[in-house]
Amino acid sequence: MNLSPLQKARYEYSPKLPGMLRHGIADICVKEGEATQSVADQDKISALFPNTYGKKEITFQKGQNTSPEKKQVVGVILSGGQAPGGHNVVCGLYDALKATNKDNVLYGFKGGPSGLLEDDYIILEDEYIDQYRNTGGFDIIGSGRTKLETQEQFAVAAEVCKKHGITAIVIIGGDDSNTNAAVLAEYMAANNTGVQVIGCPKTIDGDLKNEDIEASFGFDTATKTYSELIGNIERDCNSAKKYWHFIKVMGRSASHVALECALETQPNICLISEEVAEKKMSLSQIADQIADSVVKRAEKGMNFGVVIIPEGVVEFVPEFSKLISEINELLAGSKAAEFNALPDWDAKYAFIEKGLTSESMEVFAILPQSIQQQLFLDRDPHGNVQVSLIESEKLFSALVGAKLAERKAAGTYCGKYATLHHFFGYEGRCAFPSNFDADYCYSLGYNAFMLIQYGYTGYLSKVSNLSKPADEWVAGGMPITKMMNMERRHGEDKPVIRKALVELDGAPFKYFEAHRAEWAENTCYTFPGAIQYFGPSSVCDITTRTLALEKGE
Ligand code: FBP
Repeated sequence: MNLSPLQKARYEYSPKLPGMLRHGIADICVKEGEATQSVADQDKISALFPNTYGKKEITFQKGQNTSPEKKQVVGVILSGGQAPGGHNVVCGLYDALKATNKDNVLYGFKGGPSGLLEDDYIILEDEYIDQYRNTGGFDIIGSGRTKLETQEQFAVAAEVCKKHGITAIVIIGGDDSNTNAAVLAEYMAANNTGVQVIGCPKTIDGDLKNEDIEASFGFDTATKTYSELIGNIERDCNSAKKYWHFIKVMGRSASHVALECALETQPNICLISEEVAEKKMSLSQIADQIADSVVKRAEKGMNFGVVIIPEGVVEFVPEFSKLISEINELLAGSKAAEFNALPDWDAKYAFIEKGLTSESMEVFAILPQSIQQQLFLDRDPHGNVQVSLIESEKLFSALVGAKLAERKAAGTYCGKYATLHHFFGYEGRCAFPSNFDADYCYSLGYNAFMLIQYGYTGYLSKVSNLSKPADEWVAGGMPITKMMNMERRHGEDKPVIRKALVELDGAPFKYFEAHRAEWAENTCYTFPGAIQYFGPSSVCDITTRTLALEKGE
């Protein structure tokens, strides 16, 4: 295999464990805390999880290991979108498993949860594992988006586990995958299969966090990667002084990624979807807000700037979601074929005009034609508009252009307005994990095995106190049911882990809010540069601004 120098160097990196896990397996004992309750809907959740509800929070500490001696055969699954550090979760799990008993076995189910259902696996061993230490990506076993959620699937999973003598499954995934891990744990317990299920919190989106889970892994590296790129663009923009850059960043519905990048780079504008929803902002109001910055900067001779746009923002604009649901309705059933048979865009436009309410038509009419057409082209298998595919960076730059044209016509000086567009998402999902993610992920995996060895099921591997140096991190586990509440999903009430959106009264947003007026008008860019893997800890081991602000630092 051809290796880059960094790859070789990263193989040698020893991830840092929390101090309490550094004593060696024989000296790790459990301290049980209080029994837990779900964050809401306790009666319903406890009724749905009779075998796994109400268990105690646990932490590990130094002391005689009292776990039963038992050969463990563990299966691991990577679920959903890639996030830097996934390989280290598998490596940490493997190392703890082998350090406990060299006869223990780790199965890696391939291609995500479907690997378990299809009994498609690889047995992980030293030589193979060593090629993936401290590297980005999920290619060690692959990932997938099959959901493990039906009783039939659980029965198949139980059969596969029985066939291989599997004693525990570790699911590395986001809020949905960990919700499903809790349901699977309950199924395995209710059916006396003897299979434990442990989850690990993954997602670059940063939306799997709560009072117990301080951060999902991958968020640190992905946001550092995007922030490096945004900082570079800011510097280019401040050098050439001729473009407004509109940059969309991944993150699904939540704006944690956009907000963290803004805190790292101090762009002129960053939209926050949760604020757009709270203030019920219209497209026009958002465009005006950006246009105000363009005009103010133009007055100072600065015809350039940077705007960060969270991936999900259009879904949060009330008039836009109304438009989307009307379009979905307009093309439901056989009407899609009727629409597609129309000869040209003019005929299609007339069809649309006839089918939409006047309010939605007003919104539709102000969209650039490319976006209008996109709304009718990119549809999911159910025929619905795929909101995440909408090029919102182009949408907002065009809407701002229209606003500036109006203002110019009314006599306002608007300077020059030339735009460029970017979308940063996949660039950050498989980066070499930062030291933080390498350490955090290895610890999550190592810790997951300790939970298995001590017989816990339905728990999320929990490592906390993350804004401090790794030796002060606290390792333990939290029953997943503690993080659950009932929500309406696809027309049914379901027990789910609550998705964390940006809190408008939280410290990260408050900091941004206090500074954004200055950033909008002046050039306050900061340049985070590339992730540093070697060098002083003050440069290499720092985590996100979001975490630091949340911790009051
Ligand atoms: P997860 O929620 O599975 O962690 O994935 C996150 C994410 O990267 C989102 O930010 C993005 O919207 C989505 O995955 C893209 O999905 P895909 O990889 O299927 O294109």
